[in-house]
Amino acid sequence: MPLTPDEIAHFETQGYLILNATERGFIDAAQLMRMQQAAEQQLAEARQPLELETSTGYPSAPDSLQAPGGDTVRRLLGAHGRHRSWQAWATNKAVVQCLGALFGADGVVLNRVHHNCLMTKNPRFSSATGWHQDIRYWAFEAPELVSVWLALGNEHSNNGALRVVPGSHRLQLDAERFDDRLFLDPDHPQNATLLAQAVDLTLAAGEVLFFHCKLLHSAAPNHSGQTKYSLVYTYHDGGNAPLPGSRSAALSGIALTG
Ligand SMILES: O=C(O)CCC(=O)C(=O)O
Repeated sequence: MPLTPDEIAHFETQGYLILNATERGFIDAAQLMRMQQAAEQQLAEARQPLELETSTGYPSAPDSLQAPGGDTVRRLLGAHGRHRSWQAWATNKAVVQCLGALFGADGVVLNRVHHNCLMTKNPRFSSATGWHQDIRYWAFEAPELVSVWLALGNEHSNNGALRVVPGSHRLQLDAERFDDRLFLDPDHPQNATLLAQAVDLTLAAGEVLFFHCKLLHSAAPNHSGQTKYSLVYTYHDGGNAPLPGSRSAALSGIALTG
């Protein structure tokens, strides 16, 4: 069994699960180091496709390309095609087996449109990400996708790690509770009660967070002295197709076997 029944139950009830990829033998220390080195090198090269902090429009992002920090990278897109070590992680057999235990009755598919990125958070110029569900801009037959977030360095509340509302993936939240960019409206009276249940996630380098696409999450800017790097891929069941013509279907998925 790739996951214990308790781990599966944790994911089902809480909407997320944290495992240590090196301790579990998914990767060894040398593989983790290659991914970390690739992250530093790829960020220094800053090749397209990428997303800048300025283009997020998030609170505390630089306002324009000309502003101080205006060229700060937030996400290096197309991670699967960028480096051999990142591709090996995206298709890691043990990770695919874990995903197969969480869904995957019809096989596990890596979606190359969504996430498929290195998330970076710069210590001087970074923004706050409001409360949202990742499914907001994705279009699939069923809202059932899982993202796999690998911490390449330590992640904690001081460098902008994720906060989540456990169990929120199971809630039916009315559209009026969200703003027009589909961030949870912090001024809505019911949202304050919900957000009081939020927890800060702490990840050590090499820990991997599996989380459901409806799990509410947010993150603060990076207030530490070092860039934060996380490698993030999104997967779905082979029986859950992206809607034809949608952005989610823009690139073919990669079918993986467990
Ligand atoms: O690292 C962050 O600020 C959050 C990123 C995130 O939640 C997202 O890109 O969906």
